[in-house]
Amino acid sequence: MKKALVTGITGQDGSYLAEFLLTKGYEVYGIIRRSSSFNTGRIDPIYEDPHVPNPRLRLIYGDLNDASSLNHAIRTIQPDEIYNLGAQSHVRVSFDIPEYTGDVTGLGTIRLLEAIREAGLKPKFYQASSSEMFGKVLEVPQRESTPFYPRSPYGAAKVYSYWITVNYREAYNLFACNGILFNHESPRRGETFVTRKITKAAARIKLGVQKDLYLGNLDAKRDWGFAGDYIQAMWMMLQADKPDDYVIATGETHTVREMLELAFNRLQLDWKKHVKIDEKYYRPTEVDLLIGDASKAKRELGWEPKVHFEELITMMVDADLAAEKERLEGVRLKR
Ligand code: NAP
Ligand code: G4F
Repeated sequence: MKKALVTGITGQDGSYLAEFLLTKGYEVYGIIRRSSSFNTGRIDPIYEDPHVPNPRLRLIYGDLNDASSLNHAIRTIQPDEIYNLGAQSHVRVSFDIPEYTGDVTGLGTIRLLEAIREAGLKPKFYQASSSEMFGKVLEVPQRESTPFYPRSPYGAAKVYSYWITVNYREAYNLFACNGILFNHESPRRGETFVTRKITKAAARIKLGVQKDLYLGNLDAKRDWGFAGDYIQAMWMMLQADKPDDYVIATGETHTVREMLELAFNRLQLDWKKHVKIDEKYYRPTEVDLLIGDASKAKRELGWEPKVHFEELITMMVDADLAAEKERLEGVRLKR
């Protein structure tokens, strides 16, 4: 049975990837952080079924800023594949905690790569690289050969991780790949990223428990896809004949305003009556336009996105409406 080690397993992508790898017959090991409140909500449904721990999913404590925990995990598990999805992944927050972001999102990758090298192992390695590396874009659409121009501490940390992954591939003949993923969303998206912030607010406004929604730049354009499609590309990269770097995107771009309109329209709401602009959500430097060209992934891996933008936003609004109704019902029953 193949063994996969996933950092960031409690996040959006980690939870979809863990589910996917389990269906492929893998034994999945996930690194989780000690937290004062539960942080395993996204993977609870696959961890215990119900009250019987899944024997093929094991969680171990560790941290990307703690090399000894990574060394220990790699030496004891001896994984066949490693997916490095762990990161301080919020771009706006990276301006507030730039050093921490560099430590986890940048140096965390070299800690993992060094742990592999020192253990004398040759697992396949996936690095969660990002379209944020293109930043102030030098080409439209962005492809694998487009030069990087990061616009945030997060983007700069991801550029470091990208190049150190390429370096370990070339220096130590490691099967290491960068997936340069454009924005991807789902009902499991963190609630402070713009899509989920909007779909959750729309649901709450519809149900009368929220009145206004405060946002920043509505003109930014993003290439938004579905996380469930994108995690499959990660796996496909590690099954290819040779290691390489791939852009994963839909090839379509939309403004935040378009996304907002679609989400509110789904619930017959007029967003203009509820949305207010708050300067605090603006970034010191913005990424104005992202649109990716994933033709290399299509040609070489056979990967294509399946869920279209409108379908994605509908899925997220409907999931948030159902969750909010359930929450309100729980509150009513408790009274
Ligand atoms: P996410 O939901 O924010 O998940 C981040 C994961 O990293 C969580 O499991 C988090 O653990 C973990 N983490 C944070 N700090 C850590 C640390 N110090 N040590 C170990 N783990 C740590 O992110 P995502 O959307 O799933 O994205 C997955 C990866 O892809 C990230 O590296 C992100 O930067 C990258 N990426 C994402 C997108 C996108 O659009 N989603 C696009 C391109 C690249 P807790 O649950 O304990 O916080
Ligand atoms: O949803 P966002 O925070 O995502 P962003 O900055 O594009 O980063 C995400 O995608 C990257 C891939 O390109 C990942 F690497 C990264 O880890 C993360 O998953 O913001 C999207 C856009 C930005 O232009 C932002 O300025 O929405 C704009 N925006 C407007 N109002 C807002 C808000 N973003 C957030 N988070 N909150 C707002 O109120």
